Amino acid sequence: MKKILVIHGPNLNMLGKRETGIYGETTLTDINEALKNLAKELAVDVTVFQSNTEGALIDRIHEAAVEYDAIVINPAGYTHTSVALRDALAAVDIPAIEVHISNVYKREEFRQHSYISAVAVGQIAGFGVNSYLLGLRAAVDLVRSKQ
Ligand code: CA2
Repeated sequence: MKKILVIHGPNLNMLGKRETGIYGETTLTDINEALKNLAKELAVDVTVFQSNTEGALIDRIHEAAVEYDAIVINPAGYTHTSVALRDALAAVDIPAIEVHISNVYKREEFRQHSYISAVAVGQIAGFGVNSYLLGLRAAVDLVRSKQ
C-alpha cells in the first residue's frame, strides 16, 4: 500500500480555536480525521505530523524519504520564510505537494511568495480544509502514475 505523509506547519494546531474568520471552524483533529477517511476510500496509508518547530519539520522530512511515497505539506508561516524547509524537501527523493487553507494570493503581499513552491510538484490554495483533501488526491494520483 502506498504511504503518504501529511505535514502541518506552525500554529496549525490552533485551527478552529482562533482566527476562525480566516481559517474556519474546523480543527486540526477534524482535518486529520477527514484525511484518514479519504485515505481509507483511496486505499492508501496516511500519517499526519504537526510541529511548531522548523528543525522538527526538517527532521521529519528527512526520515520520510525512506518510508513514504509522497508528502503533502502545509508549511504555514514557514512557506514565506524558510530556505531550510525548502532545502529539506529538495534533498529528499519523494514528491511534495504544497497546500494552503486560504488563498494566499488574495492576502498580504508577504504571503504571495513561497520558498516551497519551486521544489513542490504543485500547490493547492484557497479551498479551505478541502485543500488538504485535494492535495491527498493529487499525491495519490501522482504515486500511482509512477508505478
Ligand atoms: O492558508 C494557509 O494554510 C496558510 O499556510 C496558513 C498559515 C499562514 O501563515 C500562511 O500564509 C497560509 C498560518 C497558519 C496558522 O493558523 C492559525 C490558525 C488559527 C489561529 C492562528 C493561526
